[in-house]
Amino acid sequence: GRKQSLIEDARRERGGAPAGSPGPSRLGDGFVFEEKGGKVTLNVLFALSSQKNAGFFKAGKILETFEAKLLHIESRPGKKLKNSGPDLEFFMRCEVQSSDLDVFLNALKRVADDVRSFPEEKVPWFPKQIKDLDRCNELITKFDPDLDHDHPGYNDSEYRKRRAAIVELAFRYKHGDPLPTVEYTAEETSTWTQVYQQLRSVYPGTACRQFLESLQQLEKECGYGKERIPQLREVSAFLQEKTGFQLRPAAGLLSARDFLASLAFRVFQCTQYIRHPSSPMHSPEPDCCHELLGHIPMLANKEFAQFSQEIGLASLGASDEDIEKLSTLYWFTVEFGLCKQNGAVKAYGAVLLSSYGELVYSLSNEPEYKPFDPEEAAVQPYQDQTFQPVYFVSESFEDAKMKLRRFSATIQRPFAVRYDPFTCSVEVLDQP
Ligand code: HBI
Ligand code: FE
Repeated sequence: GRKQSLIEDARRERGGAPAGSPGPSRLGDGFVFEEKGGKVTLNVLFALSSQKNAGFFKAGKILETFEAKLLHIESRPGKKLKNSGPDLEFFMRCEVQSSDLDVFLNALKRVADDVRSFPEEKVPWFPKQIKDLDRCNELITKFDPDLDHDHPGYNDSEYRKRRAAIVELAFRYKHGDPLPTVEYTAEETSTWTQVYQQLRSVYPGTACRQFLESLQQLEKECGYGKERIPQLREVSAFLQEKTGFQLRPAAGLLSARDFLASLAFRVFQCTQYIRHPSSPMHSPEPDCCHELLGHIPMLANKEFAQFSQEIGLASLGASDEDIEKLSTLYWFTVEFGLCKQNGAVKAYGAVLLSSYGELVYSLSNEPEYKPFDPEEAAVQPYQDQTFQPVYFVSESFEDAKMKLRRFSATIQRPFAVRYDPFTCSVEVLDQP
């Protein structure tokens, strides 16, 4: 009776998912527990207001309802709560049915404050379902024109206002919404035209074959050309047909953790504003030229899409140090990578393919070239203010892909993840 009604409540909160279903995907939800023979043993910390003693009895009632075995409990004075004086903090070790764990914790959360695992979960939160990407939008503002004095739009309040209006669309976006359309101004379109024309003319001699193939398809099937800036909606539909990748609007440069996590779901976070007209050949932050010209053609390639997702999956719940390595590796490949094709060196990195100056420079023999080795690239210091002093050249596109894969697989975590394309969610599996 009572347990059933708690289960019903939990089901409603979880939006229809069967409550209490034992699943492997609880790890990231923040609790450390030991599972054995259909039972879990866990350590819980929770706080109760000492003014209202009823809380303690309500918590006890929950233990009774779930027939939990209490293995240990102790209390200590907690912090002062607003308006209600000090509280009591409880440390409890108990055993419940595995299938009851979620509902049990939810019930406890209703009567107690601050219900936490002890020791605290070491695995950082990460998205489990595609709609969780609504929480993956942490911005890095160092290259944003409101703060970066070197941004070409820093002293142009009109430009900043316009950028802010476009960024607002990304802030408001939720998974499942139609992708927002931007009516670009004549000035914005003219910036695009200059970027497109200049880059397009050098692509045949500088871009890798996979990029050129996709770009031709985009020109034929998706309205790419110098006349207008393609809309995210049409580009996303095109990509979904080619590789299953889809776009979502991003408000600017995102943290590596959030940006990489979206790749695990074959989602690419895309800025929609365009660079300042005074500097069409370069932008300190990602803009739609960078995304649409640099990234999209590569994401329309099956193999590239596959290993982008693999980097994303490797990043889920990874330690800060591993995220740093993966993002540095991403930087020297996906953003700045070069590869050999038919004896010539070609670009496949998105920054190069969206910046005329750096594209030409990267192939000029002026910078230093190193053969691509993920171990080395993952710790190579990099330059985010000016051209790179070092580029990594892989023997072939396939070689880069294989080495990246092998490296991603070495990222150690106490669990494994598996992507389920039918539900667009990741399953978290305890490592045997
Ligand atoms: N954010 N919007 C956006 N676009 C990118 O291309 C991008 C990002 N954040 C991080 C990032 N790229 C990478 O260079 C790595 O740090 C993962
Ligand atoms: Fe990028």
